[in-house]
Amino acid sequence: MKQLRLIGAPTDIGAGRRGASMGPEALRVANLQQALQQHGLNVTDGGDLSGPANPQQGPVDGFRHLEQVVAWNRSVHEAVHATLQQGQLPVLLGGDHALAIGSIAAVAQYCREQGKKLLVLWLDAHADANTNTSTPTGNIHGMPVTSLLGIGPDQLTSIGGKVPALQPDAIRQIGIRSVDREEKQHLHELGLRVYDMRHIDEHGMRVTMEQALSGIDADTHLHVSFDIDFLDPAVAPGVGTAVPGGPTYRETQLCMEMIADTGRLASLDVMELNPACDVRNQTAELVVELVESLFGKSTLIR
Ligand code: 4U7
Ligand code: MN
Ligand code: MN
Ligand code: MN
Repeated sequence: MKQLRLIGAPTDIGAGRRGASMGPEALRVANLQQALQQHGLNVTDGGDLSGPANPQQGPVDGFRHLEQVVAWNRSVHEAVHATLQQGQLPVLLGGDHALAIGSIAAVAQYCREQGKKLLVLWLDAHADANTNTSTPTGNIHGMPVTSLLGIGPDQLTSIGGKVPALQPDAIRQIGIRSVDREEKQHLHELGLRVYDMRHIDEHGMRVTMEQALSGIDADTHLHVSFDIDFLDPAVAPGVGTAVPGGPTYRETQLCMEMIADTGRLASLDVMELNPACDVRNQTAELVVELVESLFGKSTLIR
């Protein structure tokens, strides 16, 4: 079995609300490492990365904290790439979702080096496909998908070397229910595969996941970028940008179990957990359970 490496990225530099910087510690308090080890996984905690503090400034040219977001992403990129090169499976503990730029750029670079196919599953209430002109907020955690697809300033798009890091057909979005007006146009122009909540309502999580996971083979590196606000806020209040109407506890368990069943999960981001919004760390505890399922814990009698 693969060795997992936890990489903490304690920052909220790309978010509008502060607090995601406490995410890695909340997951440790909820015993993430121990829970995974109980299933026989080999898990190292690599500790926290460091980077610039949050200056809490307003947007400049449509970006808040661009320079600091770039610095954090460089550090995430380096840590994730080194982890993959050492044959370990990186689990990035966010931190806000802007850090998926560095994480996925590193995974894409590694896949090019290894001649592997990459498939990214983007579990999120939001499409995260804004640019500095379409964003209503300037918050870069709403822009990682566009950045990875090569749209945006060089400092963000070229972190993994090649621009774009990803082709649109390498990413499938699930759980989406909040998209800004101009952002929607980007999704159509880019031809992104979006399994939004309407799709999950109509077809159910099982069929949705069968579709989202189709085409995976022995050569596929599967990356999951899990924004905790994917979940319905009734069960997961500990996020900064909650949107009602998300997948339930059971639907999310099924989603995780079906990903585990592919046997191809090779890197993971756990992003946007905000302990300042949580109730007695319940969201962190729920996330630990879901990550256990992602790595193959089954509660079924079979
Ligand atoms: B997250 C938003 F306007 N679209 O761009 C924006 F609604 O990483 C939210 O998915 C982005 O949590 C949410 O600021 C980013 C907003
Ligand atoms: Mn997100
Ligand atoms: Mn989100
Ligand atoms: Mn968020």
